[in-house]
Amino acid sequence: KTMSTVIKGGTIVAADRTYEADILIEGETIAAIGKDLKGDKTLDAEGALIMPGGIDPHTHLEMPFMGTTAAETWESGTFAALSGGTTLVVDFVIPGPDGMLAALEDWHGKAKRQASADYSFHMCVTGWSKQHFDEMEKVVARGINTFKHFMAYKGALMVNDDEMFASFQRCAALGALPLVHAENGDLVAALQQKYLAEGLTGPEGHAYSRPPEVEGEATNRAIMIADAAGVPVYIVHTSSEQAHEAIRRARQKGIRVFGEPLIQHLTLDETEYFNRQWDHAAQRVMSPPFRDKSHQDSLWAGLSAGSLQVVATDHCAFTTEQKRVGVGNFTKIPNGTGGLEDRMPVLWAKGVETGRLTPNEFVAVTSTNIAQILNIYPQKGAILPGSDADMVVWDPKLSKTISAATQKSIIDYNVFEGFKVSGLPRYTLSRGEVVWSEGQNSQPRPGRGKLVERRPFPAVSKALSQWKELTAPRAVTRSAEHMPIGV
Ligand code: DUC
Ligand code: ZN
Ligand code: ZN
Ligand code: ZN
Repeated sequence: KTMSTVIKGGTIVAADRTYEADILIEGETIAAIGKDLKGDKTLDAEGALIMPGGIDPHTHLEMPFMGTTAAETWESGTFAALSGGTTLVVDFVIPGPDGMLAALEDWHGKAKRQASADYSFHMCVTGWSKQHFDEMEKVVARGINTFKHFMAYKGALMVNDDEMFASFQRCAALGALPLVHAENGDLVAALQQKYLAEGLTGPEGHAYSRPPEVEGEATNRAIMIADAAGVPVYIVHTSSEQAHEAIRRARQKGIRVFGEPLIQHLTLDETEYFNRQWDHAAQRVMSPPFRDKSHQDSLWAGLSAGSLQVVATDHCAFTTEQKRVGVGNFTKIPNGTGGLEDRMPVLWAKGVETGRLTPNEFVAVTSTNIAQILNIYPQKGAILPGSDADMVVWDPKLSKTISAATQKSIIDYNVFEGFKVSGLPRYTLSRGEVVWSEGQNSQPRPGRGKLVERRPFPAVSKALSQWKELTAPRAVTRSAEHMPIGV
């Protein structure tokens, strides 16, 4: 007989309702929800809220990027996630010269050995050829139903409009969802060169070279291209009113588009770059950059109004040492910040405790909505009989001050340093196992995490079920010497 556990005395907070009940877990899944349930073991949830485990759909653990590799490992990153209530991370696979499947094996190998939380993958499309076309189908067969496109990082990861349009049509034919990093890469490259030429070499140049217009234009373009391809689209790290406006407008017209603000953009602003120590500013260099307060208000409004659906982190964490490669040239500072363990506590403190979000909306934007968007609901993102027993027993009375000195992340700083949060996990459960327990601080077994496969949606069009060359040969060749940013 498998071990059973009852979570007793708590209030279940789901995206759609709040109610009091016990939860019976048998093995890895939820067996029953009701009154006076009995099991071999009991977990005390008195005074606590029980919510679906968080899903962070946007991480870059150990990602090779801009000449270095993100320092957060699968082991430290997934432990950090669990300690903050997140039980599933979805990480971006970037194909190298050997293509998508080889890269997927590489990512999967690292995750399999080290991850203590469950994980899943998005595949990046960084060019367009028959090989890309063919591999996409195999990637879908391996349980990946999302493909990410970079409109920025010119000369490196960036795809042009014709390539993106072809890939979007391929997604439509495969029942996959395209994701987009929406910044106009040509404008970013031009602005970077302009500011460097003017002698502006510090980290604030990063913010100046990626203004909100650059994001708004690309967001609108991505949405229109997706609409032309007849496929829904998901915009990652939506950081500005301009991008949010493009999403709102499209949704109002019935276009299926999703927007994902990051916890960093919701709570940190551009003053982090100005009149600061070089290290402080560089540690906060990520793309898109932090914005002014008016953009934050727009993102919060979008979450409560429903025009933005998901809060993620884009966790892509580099040490201060790694950031210093960009001393004297901001375009060389590796782009990325952390937030995996702080996303839920910071969103609770700055969102729920301020009255901007209800607890149910908190569950929707940290877990349930993205589970639906990724086609893994109700295995994940729900507290229902049959669902995986991924839950956080959330104690609104537990509090702490966020600090690099006490974090699980192995990075030497924390962009939320000094934030006071109340609302923290008393317990985190991953497939029925207590993997985090407040006060105990012990690390779950690396390698216990499992791959979550995601089935495709029904195809929305047959547009690109057969290979077709792009209409004209490429006008621009990508030569390494013109790369403003090297991968
Ligand atoms: N932005 C970052 O800051 N880091 C990783 C990739 C990205 O788009
Ligand atoms: Zn594998
Ligand atoms: Zn991005
Ligand atoms: Zn990212």
